[in-house]
Amino acid sequence: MRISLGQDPITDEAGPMSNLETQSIRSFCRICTAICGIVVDVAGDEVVRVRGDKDHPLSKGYTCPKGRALPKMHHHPDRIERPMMRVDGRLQPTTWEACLDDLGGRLRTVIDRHGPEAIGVYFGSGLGMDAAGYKMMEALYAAIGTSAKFSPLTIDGTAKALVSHLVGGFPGFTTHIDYDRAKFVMYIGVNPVVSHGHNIALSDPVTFIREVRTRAEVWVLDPRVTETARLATKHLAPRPGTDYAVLAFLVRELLREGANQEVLEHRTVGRDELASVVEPFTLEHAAEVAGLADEELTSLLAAIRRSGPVTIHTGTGVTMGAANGNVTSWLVWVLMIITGAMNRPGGIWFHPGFNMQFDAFDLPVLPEESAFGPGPPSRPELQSFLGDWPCAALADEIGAGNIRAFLNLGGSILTSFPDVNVLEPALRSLDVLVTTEIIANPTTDISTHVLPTKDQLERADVSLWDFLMPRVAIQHTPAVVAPVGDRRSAWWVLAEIGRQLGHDLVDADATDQEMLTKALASARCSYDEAAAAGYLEVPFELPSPWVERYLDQSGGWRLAPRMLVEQLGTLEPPAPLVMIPRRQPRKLNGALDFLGETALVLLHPQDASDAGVVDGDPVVVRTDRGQITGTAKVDPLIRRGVVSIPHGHHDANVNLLTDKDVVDTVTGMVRYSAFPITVEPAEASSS
Ligand SMILES: Nc1nc2c(c(=O)[nH]1)N[C@H]1C(S)=C(S)[C@@H](COP(=O)(O)OP(=O)(O)OC[C@H]3O[C@@H](n4cnc5c(=O)[nH]c(N)nc54)[C@H](O)[C@@H]3O)O[C@H]1N2
Ligand SMILES: Nc1nc2c(c(=O)[nH]1)N[C@H]1C(S)=C(S)[C@@H](COP(=O)(O)OP(=O)(O)OC[C@H]3O[C@@H](n4cnc5c(=O)[nH]c(N)nc54)[C@H](O)[C@@H]3O)O[C@H]1N2
Ligand code: SF4
Ligand SMILES: [Mo]
Repeated sequence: MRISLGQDPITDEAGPMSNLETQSIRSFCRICTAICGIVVDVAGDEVVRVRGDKDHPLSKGYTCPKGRALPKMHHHPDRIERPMMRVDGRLQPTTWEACLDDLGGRLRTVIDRHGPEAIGVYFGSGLGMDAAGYKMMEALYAAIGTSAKFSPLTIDGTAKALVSHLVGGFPGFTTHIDYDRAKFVMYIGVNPVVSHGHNIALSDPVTFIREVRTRAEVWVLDPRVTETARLATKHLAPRPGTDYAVLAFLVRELLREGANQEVLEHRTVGRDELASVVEPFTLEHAAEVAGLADEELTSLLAAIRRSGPVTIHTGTGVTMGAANGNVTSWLVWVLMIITGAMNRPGGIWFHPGFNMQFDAFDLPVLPEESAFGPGPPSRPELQSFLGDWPCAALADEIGAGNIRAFLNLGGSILTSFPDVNVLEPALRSLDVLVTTEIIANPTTDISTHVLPTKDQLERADVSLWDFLMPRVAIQHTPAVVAPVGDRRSAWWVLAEIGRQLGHDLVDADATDQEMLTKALASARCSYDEAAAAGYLEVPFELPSPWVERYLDQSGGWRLAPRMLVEQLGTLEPPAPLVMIPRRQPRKLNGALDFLGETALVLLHPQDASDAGVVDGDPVVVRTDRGQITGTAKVDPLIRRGVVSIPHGHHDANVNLLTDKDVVDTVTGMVRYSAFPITVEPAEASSS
């Protein structure tokens, strides 16, 4: 069975904007991974309006303020329309030919003098949703032959892939909740009402969670009473970075009573070791570590014992906790495994992929060490994880003279990478800093070459991150408007860089459609089928035979991986006052800063009064690394000792507070959550 949504012309009313010249084109939003179906009203070159596509099977007409801001993004006054290069210290518009020739010459010089290893590449989020661009980025990186690859993996969350690898034997398992049948759902360190989920994307989260609540208990663990927590059955506010203690307590008690014995015996290894590792996490100990009341933990345990399989979705509140995040993510899997949730109705399903088909072959069971390799030479304590070098190492690699040219392909790296105090001067010292972008920002300002690529409304596209979709499906969109100025397809730009370096990555006369056809070479449908359908879905079964086949081969889930057991022994309690991250509804990481979100620093009334901070006043937040000034919002809904600050603001950049040296040495993930800070009123710090 296939469900599809044709891309016929749309005949419904375009609303008040409608006039004879307005065309309505069905597309999908690629601002975030929820990829909602949208209808874009276009009048000539003008993008008039974006609204939800009511016929879309997943998003059913829903859009958020970010998606509806696509016209503003497209018409932004600072949009980049021409290639630019630095001449006499100033960025100046130029032609593609001159820009690529100059860039090619400089990159060849770097390679001739220092070898291909002197080129670093960042696989930025801005090209992550450009399917053909992303594929060409992979091809260019491989052709250059450098090991210096960076991606959002090590600034977003390595914990999920690590645990999939160590517990599952393969890093690519993506867990999804069987929401239609689940009876117990837990959100830990994730705020889907604002973020639409971490990795896994939910459209229309408020309606969705309300519906789930009619069938299931929904528990939220978050130091703040979040927008999601307000919809939950129950909310617990552990101290940041201590979720592992709550989970270890639950595992300890369920192993005594309530675990699924059938699964434990036939589908797991390491039961005894797990039991001994969680043994210290008695009610008293766990409550003390997490700073929760005994009754909160016992009522959670009782609710789980009533419900059976536990399904859990975690987010950056967990994964940004470095080693704590690894241990928490491990125990999350363990809890789901021992309650019999894995690959069972009402539990967790594993995405088989649409573009890559995990069910079509036998997945390899990988040895632990296969995920790791040599890391950046300037940071001997770090290794590579799944082929990535830690973003935290970039400044040192540049400082050591190892990286001399950096290809920033779709990143707002001055807001997303840690420790901008040292990163910015390092980036400025590079021979070459290339950025592909659509709107000027501080990162483009310091680049030597700025390459404008088509924005999402200007390109045909397919959904590439199929594993993150709540269905086994694909989406397609045609281009909605013609590219402005000299903007070119990202794949073309990257192929031209390759050509400058002597690599023939694509035919000279290739088209966007041909590139997308190639991108779907091993997918469940052809590009033409995807284009004709717009949205195309295939059913999946629970239990999925391919997962059971895999478990037969692997011997079962590994409940107590050595690396994680070791890390559990190293965890320390959080400092008295720590900072945690938070996403904002009208912003996406470093982008969409023109929608008016400001860096509101949320802090508990008691912490505010201890520090002499007043609601609405400027507040200085400080760490050993640096300081920022935001606006205080005194908020009783946040736990005492915790300060929530959003990232991605150029004027109050939390990455002036983060530390390139505070890194999980197993995966290279930098600590972005639960690190110590101080706060004080701005006038106190200036006097
Ligand atoms: N301290 C701290 N740091 C963080 C985080 C945090 O919570 N705290 N969050 C982290 C997370 S989860 C992530 S994923 C990373 C993300 O970090 P990055 O990968 O740097 O992503 P963004 O900040 O989203 O920047 C994407 C850029 O791409 C541009 N762009 C948008 N569309 C297009 C397009 O079609 N083509 C091109 N060429 N460019 C486009 C945008 O204008 C924007 O400047 O940041 C991380 N950094
Ligand atoms: N509107 C919007 N949507 C986005 C983004 C955006 O910038 N804006 N970014 C996108 C990206 S790149 C990503 S990765 C996802 C991230 O999506 P999420 O992971 O949902 O990110 P947040 O909304 O910041 O939610 C993290 C939550 O973790 C909590 N938290 C912090 N520390 C801890 C802890 O130690 N324990 C527990 N239990 N909770 C903790 C915080 O209070 C916060 O509520 O969002 C995506 N969607
Ligand atoms: S949730 Fe918002 S930003 Fe994300 S895809 Fe949907 S409309 Fe776009
Ligand atoms: Mo992210």
